[in-house]
Amino acid sequence: MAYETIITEARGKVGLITLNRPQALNALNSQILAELVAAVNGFGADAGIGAMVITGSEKAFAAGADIKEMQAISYVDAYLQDFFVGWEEFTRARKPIIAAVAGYALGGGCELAMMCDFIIAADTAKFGQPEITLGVIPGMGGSQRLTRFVGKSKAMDMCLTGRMMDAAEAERSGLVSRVVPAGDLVEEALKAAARIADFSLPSVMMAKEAVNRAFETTLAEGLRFERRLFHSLFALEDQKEGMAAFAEKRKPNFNNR
Ligand code: CO8
Repeated sequence: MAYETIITEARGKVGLITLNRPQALNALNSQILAELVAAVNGFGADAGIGAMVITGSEKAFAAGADIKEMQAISYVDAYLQDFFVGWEEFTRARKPIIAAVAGYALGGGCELAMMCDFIIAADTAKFGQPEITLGVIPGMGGSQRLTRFVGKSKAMDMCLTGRMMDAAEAERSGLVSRVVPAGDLVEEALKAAARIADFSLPSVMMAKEAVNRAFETTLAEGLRFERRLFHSLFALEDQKEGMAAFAEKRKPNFNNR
């Protein structure tokens, strides 16, 4: 499929998706949403791909949902179309997705980064939920996911004042997993994704499922879920291979079975 607002490429076992609407600082409109979902589904269905990286430009990961597209929308149209419900499909991706964020990740941009499995930030990254300055509130999960990442006090601060958080504060608060120099961002994210893609895909996918379950259930249910998944992994050839390789002091050769 030919895309107009994103660039996709396979780098070994990693699917790299670059948001590419530079004239609008990668603002997220309906087209970029449709293309991003198609690309993620495409890499999801590609047996040669084990993980994905989503990145933007040096200046902006994404400066939010496209304000100019949203500006004139009426309540009834937003409701009838279930405006932006497509992002739910994005979050159903089963392979890991790393957000590699440089520059602005604002509003929907911050929310997209949080929909990924973890965020690696350049030292230039700036995160924010400035919707309040536009007379609205976050609408792609910001009030819920940001609160789970950074806690109530900081999430309230961000959503009520609309201020931005720099990369150091984002790392300190648990929003991002690591901060790297801007020039190394994409390579570092690709390296992390390649490491993941070299592991056994079923165990990687189950690890993702297990961690995500922590956001949706009680500790007791989550622990039961984890144990069931853990038990099931003993049905894999890759479990036998991984543990044999450890005992034989060699590198494992996983075949995703
Ligand atoms: N939407 C549309 N266009 C944008 C956006 C955006 N979010 N952000 C930037 N642009 C455009 C600008 O309009 C400008 O275009 P033009 O050259 O045609 O005027 C171009 O990108 C460059 O932007 P600036 O000239 O403003 O660049 P600066 O370097 O001066 O400023 C900023 C950069 C600070 C990032 C500034 O562009 C800005 O404040 N952008 C808006 C940030 C914002 O408010 N984001 C939140 C949007 S609302 C949202 O995300 C809600 C999500 C939930 C939707 C859920 C629906 C169910």
